[in-house]
Amino acid sequence: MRTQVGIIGAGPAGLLLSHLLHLRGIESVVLEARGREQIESTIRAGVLEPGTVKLLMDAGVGTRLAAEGIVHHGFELAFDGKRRRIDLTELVGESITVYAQHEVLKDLVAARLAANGALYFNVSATAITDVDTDSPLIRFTHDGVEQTLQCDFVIGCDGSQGVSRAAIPAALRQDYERVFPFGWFGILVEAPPSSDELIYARHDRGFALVSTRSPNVQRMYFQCDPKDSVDHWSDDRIWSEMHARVDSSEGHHIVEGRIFQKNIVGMRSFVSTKMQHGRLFLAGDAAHIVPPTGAKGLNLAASDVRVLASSLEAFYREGREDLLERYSETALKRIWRAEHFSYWMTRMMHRLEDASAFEQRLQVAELEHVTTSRSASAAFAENYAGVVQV
Ligand code: RFL
Ligand code: PHB
Repeated sequence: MRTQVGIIGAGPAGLLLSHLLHLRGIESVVLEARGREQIESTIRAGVLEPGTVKLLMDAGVGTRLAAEGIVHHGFELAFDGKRRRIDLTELVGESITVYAQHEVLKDLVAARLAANGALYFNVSATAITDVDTDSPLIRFTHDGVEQTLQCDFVIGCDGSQGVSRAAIPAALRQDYERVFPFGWFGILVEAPPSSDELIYARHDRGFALVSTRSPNVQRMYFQCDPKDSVDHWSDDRIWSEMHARVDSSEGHHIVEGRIFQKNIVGMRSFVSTKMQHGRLFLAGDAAHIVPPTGAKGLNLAASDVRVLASSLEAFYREGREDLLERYSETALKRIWRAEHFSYWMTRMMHRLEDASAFEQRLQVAELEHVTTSRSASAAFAENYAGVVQV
């Protein structure tokens, strides 16, 4: 098999890249290890920046997003028994849209299949070779049979556990990492929304987040030990923890409902540079991870592939290689901005492992500052909406 661009992974990065290339007349093949049903039902991210929404709309895959996405003009911060609002529209003229990642994936899979795009599920890439030639190869297995895909370029969109990153020699790579000693316990709840907007809560007992999925389904998280098990958490125990962390002394209460899914995720910050070697390029979680606090992961995957799509277009249309050569440098500016923001917000909102009473008061002092100083609120809003200049 041969194609122009071989893409490993049908997450947001791989599917969106394949679609953007199709719109530019560039052929691609997407190889995905998991099945279509699994991809379309895995619960992950929920918040889309305005730039991601525009990219999806402009690419013609935003019809359901426009109809079903919930636009939020701000979000709330709960701390010290009170609630304070960051007004994104008033501060930076922007809004975010709550629309689940698996819904974005359903829209992209439908668009690729409608265009007869080559998208193969249950196919695992096992190795990438010849990346320093003009004709790199992806080796993969399908139904136990080993096959190869020959390409002009290989794009590794295979997430944090994929094979692509390792195809860049360790001697040419620099990895930066911070693993957090806490995780998020996530629940899906059948209930009406507790609030019109997301609530990020800082409490001495730990962080909590109230998000939404639809008028009848809510998504909530609370900080936990990443090695804990969901079996240790009865519904009653979960609700008493959520109330303790989120309810305010000003009379706000979260609304309980039937919990129909529970999961625990670890948290880390990670960046691998360079994000390219020869004819191999990495995009999305394959190259960088952020803790979910700033809601940046999916948005970074989208911004990486936007850069890659226009760089590949310049190559095929005009024979230009300069944009591809600068891909890593261009993408990393935005990535490091988001890494810093996610890390900063995580450290301000979570119960830190070694936090003394003094440091806990500093977190509250910082929250007071970012919710009262207009310039500090605007900087927060700019970063959260992803419209900060880099
Ligand atoms: P993905 O989504 O992990 O997709 C990679 C795909 O590659 C496949 N794969 C392979 N295929 C073929 N051969 C191989 N050898 C392969 N190895 C792997 C995998 O099966 C998979 O389908 O990476 P991508 O495309 O880079 O997208 C990244 C995002 O998924 C991720 O950053 C976000 O989900 C992060 N995230 C959030 N991001 C946001 O922007 N806003 C949010 O609100 C937000 N909330 C979250 C999140 C992530 C979370 N978790 C689970 C860590 C909330 C949570 C709880
Ligand atoms: C979500 O709705 O899943 C969500 C929202 C905001 C975040 C992380 C996750 O920061």
